[in-house]
Formats: sequence, C-alpha cells, structure tokens
Amino acid sequence: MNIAYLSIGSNIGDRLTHLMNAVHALHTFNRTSVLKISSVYETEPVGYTDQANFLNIAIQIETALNPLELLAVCQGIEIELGRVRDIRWGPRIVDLDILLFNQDIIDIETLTVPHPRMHERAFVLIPLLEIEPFITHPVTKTCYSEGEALEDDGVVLLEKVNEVSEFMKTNHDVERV
Ligand code: GSY
Repeated sequence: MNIAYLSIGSNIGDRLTHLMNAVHALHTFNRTSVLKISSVYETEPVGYTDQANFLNIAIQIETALNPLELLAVCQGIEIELGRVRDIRWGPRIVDLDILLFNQDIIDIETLTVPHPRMHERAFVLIPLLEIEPFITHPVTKTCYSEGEALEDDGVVLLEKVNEVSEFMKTNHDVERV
C-alpha cells in the first residue's frame, strides 16, 4: 500500500459540499481510503487573485493505485463533480492535487511529485502540517514546517474536523470554531 497526501480546494458554489463529495468519492473508490483529514480553512486566492476565497483541506490517503492511476482518479472526481477546465489559476468547483506520494520523486509531463509549488503555498502547507507536522521533502529531507510560506496570513481556520467519517456525512455536523 502507498501513502499519499492531497490538497483539495473549492471556490465556486457550495464549497464545503464539494470538498465533502470529493473526500467521499476518494474514500469509496476501490483500493483507496482516506486516513486523515485536516480542518477546513478559508483561504485567499493565490495566483489569479480576482476571484472568490477558497475552502481548502489536506488529506492523507492509503491506496493501492500507482501515481498515474491516482491522478486519473482525481481528475475523474473533478469532472464528476462538475469541474470544467477553463481559466488557468481561475475559479473551480473542486481541485484535487497530489502533493506527496510515499517519498517518491516523479517528474513526467503529466505529473510532478512533490507538487512543485506546495512549499510556497500557505493554503497547502497549513492544512498539511495540521495532519502531518513533521513531514519532510523527499529530496532535501527538510521539514515543510520550516518554510516561509507559513507566515502568510491569508489562511483562516473555518471548521475543526475531528474524523474522516464525520466530514463525509451528508448532514454536515462538524464542530464550528
Ligand atoms: O492549486 C489549487 C487551486 N488554487 C487555489 C486554492 O486551492 N486555494 C487558494 N487559496 N488559491 C488557489 N489558487 C489556485 S490556482
């Protein structure tokens, strides 16, 4: 089995429901289960800034899929939940990014792991470090917690999430902070 970390974001429509649906779809996919989930953070858009705030989470999954199979599953979930690929860096119903896959280094046309921009994005690192505080870069072996991106203040804790199963319930009843 492989352990991977994903970042999930949404900034269109019912953002929380889109995140929940994405987590549910991954968890119920054959040979994949969601082991850990971060709290939900409201985050200011990075890149193209003239768009709505995002909700972002990070998850840890266990999967028998290989990285390219996992990428295809993530893209399938994005399409299933209604995402259309239009403006690069623009608004999206849901976006699933593979951050880390074991301690593997992958650099092919369709997939780069570790995610090439994760170390500079507070909306990725803050949720990720909540579930895995001592996680390291596979090459440099430095802790992601030492990055300057964590000084970014565009990331606000919105909802504390305690359990994966709780997050996936249709009647969302996580503890609000
Ligand atoms: O790369 C993921 C999509 N995305 C996001 C995001 O998820 N959150 C924030 N805050 N900004 C973003 N810009 C892009 S593109």
